[in-house]
Amino acid sequence: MDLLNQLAASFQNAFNAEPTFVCSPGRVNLIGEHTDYNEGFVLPAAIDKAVYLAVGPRADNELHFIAHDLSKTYVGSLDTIQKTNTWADYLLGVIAQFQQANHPLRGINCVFGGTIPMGSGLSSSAALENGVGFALNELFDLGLDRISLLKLSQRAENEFVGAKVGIMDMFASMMGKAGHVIKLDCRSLDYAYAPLQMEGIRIVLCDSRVKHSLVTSEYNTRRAECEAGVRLLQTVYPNIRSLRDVTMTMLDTHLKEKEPHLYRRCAYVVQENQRLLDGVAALEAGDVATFGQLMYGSHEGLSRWYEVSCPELDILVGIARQQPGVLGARMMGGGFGGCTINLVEARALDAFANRITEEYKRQTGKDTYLHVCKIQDGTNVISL
Ligand code: GAF
Repeated sequence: MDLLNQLAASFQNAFNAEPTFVCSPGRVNLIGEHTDYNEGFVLPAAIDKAVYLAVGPRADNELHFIAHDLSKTYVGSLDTIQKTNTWADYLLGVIAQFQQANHPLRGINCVFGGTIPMGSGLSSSAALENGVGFALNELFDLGLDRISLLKLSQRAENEFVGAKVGIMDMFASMMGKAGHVIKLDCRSLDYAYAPLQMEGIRIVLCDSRVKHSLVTSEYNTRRAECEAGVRLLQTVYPNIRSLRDVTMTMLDTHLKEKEPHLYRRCAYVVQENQRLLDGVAALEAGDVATFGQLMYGSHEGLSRWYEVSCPELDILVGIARQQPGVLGARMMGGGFGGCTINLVEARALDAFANRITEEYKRQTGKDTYLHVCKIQDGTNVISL
């Protein structure tokens, strides 16, 4: 039985009713990492790995959740929502945000499961949060638009879960469009869809199988370091608001000598924003080779200057870099584990898969897991 049928059966069994289904995808990001919370640019897309939710409204205020993949349940009430430090927080956090915004709710039943490996840097948490918000909006006819929904997801993650993430993951999962990447300005939330014109090239994810945790990792520290850099620069340039407004000359003049540690963090972000702009221009010109080189530059910066990589991710990128038919590779997402993203010529795909599987095992003792991505639409109601 496929996953949707299993969720339907579990829902029917637990709640004796027919559910509504929501599909909420994970995301990739081609380039522009750790730029979103610095009001910079990102280039993500929704993918064919998703969280699926079977949901239904209740007549009372109770909340009944079943995490299918974990075989775990949660039962609570709308009237006493409290942090649990478990998976349930991703649902509870969103519900709490709807309450704070005074959107009228009743209880819900929800069975969910999915195909996004947890902790793989493909945004399973943002997908789940978006899925819950989308479901509440549908079930209680709240009339919220997608942007409002994804902002509620981000607030849930920031305030309830406690990870000070930017807007990229929620945006990509909610706003994704099949066959397109999203060029998103994280300051204004202006965005444009660009068709992914990479004839004969595949987007391949290689999972390091190192589990990351944004909350316990140094993600929040990196964010604080960027903000500290901005505060120092503001004493000289009162008009800057974020690293988006900062140039390398400003950093070289005012931070390099005085705060070498903060300098490296901030310089990475300033350079990554520029790499994204150069990358978008390269893609528009059909120059995937240049785009690939920018990806390697992004990885170097993330690994050496921003220090959010890990030995396994560096090994995956190192192997990819030496393999014929690979145009670019880099770690993706928050870091400290998860996946690399690779642009691989279709005709070189099998050789790449064999080589990286073997060599990664040899160097780390671990198995990698490869996924060739399709770019899909964002969060939506689906039928069985
Ligand atoms: C994680 C966060 F959730 C995003 O907001 C983003 O900062 C990303 O790390 C790094 O680019 O996925």
